[in-house]
This record gives sequence, structure tokens and C-alpha cells, in this order.
Amino acid sequence: MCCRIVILVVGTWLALSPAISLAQLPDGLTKSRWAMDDPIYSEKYGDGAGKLDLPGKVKQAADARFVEGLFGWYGAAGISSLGKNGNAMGTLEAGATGYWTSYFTNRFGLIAAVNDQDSYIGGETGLRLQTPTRLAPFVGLGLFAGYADSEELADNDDIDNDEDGHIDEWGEEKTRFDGVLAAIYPEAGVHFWWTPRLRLSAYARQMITTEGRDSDTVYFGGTIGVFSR
Ligand SMILES: [Ca+2]
Ligand SMILES: [Ca+2]
Repeated sequence: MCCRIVILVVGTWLALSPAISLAQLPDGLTKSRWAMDDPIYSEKYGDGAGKLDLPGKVKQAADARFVEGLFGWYGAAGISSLGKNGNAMGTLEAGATGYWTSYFTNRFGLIAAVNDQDSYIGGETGLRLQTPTRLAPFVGLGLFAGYADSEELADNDDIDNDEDGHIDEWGEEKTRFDGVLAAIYPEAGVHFWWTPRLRLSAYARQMITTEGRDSDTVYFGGTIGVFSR
């Protein structure tokens, strides 16, 4: 139990620390040239579209091709049912990602998932294809690999499993190691560039697990990514 609390606290901090950067309004609320803080974008749109040039204004409001070469850290929170018991688990992810081109990213991270019965900890990696735009739908493929354990009743084994000085007291539990659990997933979602360096994402994944089709599950998540060049 103590281990789970540590996972939760550390994970929550990792996932939420980029959120502090959100304490500003999205860029370009009143102007279509939304990414003038980025040198590549500002060079391209230094002159800007004319007042009556609607297609030009739409283009400069949507264009996010400057993200090529950006590198970022992300924190994510989600919900899934990765454990053996099949109940909903809260998940946290944290890792690093980068733009190889304006429309292609990959990432490496860590994931932890817990509920009151199960816990799961592992690594994750994935690839995504997106439109090079400020609001950017994406599709991706990813992989989780880690190990799962769960709590089970141990009130009849003559062992003081929780070391509280009482053997087999009412409701005593022990941790059972459930083994390695991996999943591959296709995913779909959408990114929104809050600023030229801060990206929000929401997505759904269809988890195809090594535990068989009965254990397959859907995973919903949201991410904050902070980028630099
Ligand atoms: Ca005990
Ligand atoms: Ca016991």
C-alpha cells in the first residue's frame, strides 16, 4: 500500500508540474498570428495577412509547421483497466517526445496505474502522425510493457502478512505478483497548441493485451507537453 502511495504522489507531481505553465491564456486569442513567439513562425508571418485576406488569416492561424525539431517533456493522466481484476485504474505517464518532422512524433515514457486492488508499473513508447496544424488530429501506435500485482485476501494462511502483530486478522491482505503484462494499441486523438511551446492532447487507445482478448480494454487519457527547440 505504501508503495502505491509513493507511485501516486511522485506520478501526480510529474504529471502536474507542466500544468503550472498553463497559467496563461492561449496565444493568439485576438490575433490570427498565434505563434509569433517562435522565430521560424515569426519570420514566415512577419508581414502578416492583410485585413481582408481571409484565406491568409486562416492559414496563419492554423499553421504549425514550425514544430519540426521541437523536443518536449510530457505528463499524462488517464483511466484504463490494465489490472487482472478488470476494474478501472487511474494512470499516470511521464516521458520525453520529439518532432522528427512537423507531422511525426515519437516518445518514451513511464506509466503507473493503480486502483485499490491492482497496480501496474512499466515503460511505454509510441509513434504518432498528425496534421501540422494548431488543432491537430492524430493517429498513433504504441506499446506498454510492465508488471502487474494485486491485493488479495490472506486471512487464513497463519502468516502476519501486513506485519501489524496480528495473524490472520479480519480483512488481512497480501500482495500477489501477477507477472508481466504488455499491450500494444492503436490510438486516435487531438492536439491543441495552447502556446507555441505548450501542447494539450486528448486521446483514446484500444489496448490489446498479452492476457488475451478478455483483458483488452479502452484507455482514455490527456497530456500536457512542454517543448523547446
Ligand atoms: Ca496482520
Ligand atoms: Ca495472513
